[in-house]
Amino acid sequence: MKTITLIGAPTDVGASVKGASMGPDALRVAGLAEALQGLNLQVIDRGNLHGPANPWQEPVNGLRHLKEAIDWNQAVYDAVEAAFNDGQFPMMLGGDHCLAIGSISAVAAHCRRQGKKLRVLWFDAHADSNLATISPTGNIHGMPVACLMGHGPKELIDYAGFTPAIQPSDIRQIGIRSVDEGEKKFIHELNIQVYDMRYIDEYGMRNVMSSALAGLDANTHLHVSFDIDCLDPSIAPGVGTAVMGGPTYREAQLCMEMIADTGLLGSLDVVELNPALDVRNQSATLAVDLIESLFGKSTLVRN
Ligand code: 6HN
Ligand code: MN
Ligand code: MN
Ligand code: MN
Repeated sequence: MKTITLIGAPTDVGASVKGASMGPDALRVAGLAEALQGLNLQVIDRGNLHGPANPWQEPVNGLRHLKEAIDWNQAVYDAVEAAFNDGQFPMMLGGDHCLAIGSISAVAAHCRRQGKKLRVLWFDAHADSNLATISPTGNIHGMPVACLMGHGPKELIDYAGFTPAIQPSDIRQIGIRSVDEGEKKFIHELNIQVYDMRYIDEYGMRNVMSSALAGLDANTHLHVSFDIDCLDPSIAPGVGTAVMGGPTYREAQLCMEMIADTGLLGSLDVVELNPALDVRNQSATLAVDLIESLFGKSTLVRN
């Protein structure tokens, strides 16, 4: 197994409330590195990246903190790319979800260099497919999917040197239950595959994950972008934009276990953890528990 590089990106410039900047350290306190080492994985913690402070300003032309978001994503892009160049597995610890722009742009560039197919699994309560023109808030953590598909300010969409960084057919969204009016149209027009909560209720998580993982082969790089607010807030209260009615603990475990079974996971974002809103670090502890499953921890020896 590869060495896992932990890349802390302590910022909340893209979020609607402050506090996600403390996410990386909360995951460390919850024992992330030790948990991975317990699975016989090598871990290098590169510490936290540096970037601009959160100026806490109003949106300008529909975008809040654009300059700061550009700088943070450049730092993330460079760090994720460096990890790939060293042959390591990058695990980006957010930070708010705007950071997935830099992270997944670097993943897309890596796939292009390696001639690999890309599949992104986007676990989230939200669609994160807003544009400056349709966003009700201007918060850039609500826009990374659109940016990755080439819809956004030039400097936020072109880290990899090609746009769009990914195609709509590369991504599967899971757990979605809060979609803004403009986003509905965008998702429909781009034909993005969304397994919303109603779909999960009707078909069950096993079928959802089988479908989301369909078509992978040995030449596929699997990236998971894990927004902690995907989980039901009763088990993960430490998030800035909680929406009731998310996956249960068991459903989340099954997702992680089915991904682990593919053996194709190549990179991971863990984002939107907000320790200021958490209860005794329980959401961070839960995240670490789920990440263990994602890296193959299972109750019994299977297959
Ligand atoms: N997240 N759709 C809302 C907005 O402001 O655009 C919420 C976005 C939340 C983003 O949780 O990563
Ligand atoms: Mn998100
Ligand atoms: Mn979200
Ligand atoms: Mn790879």
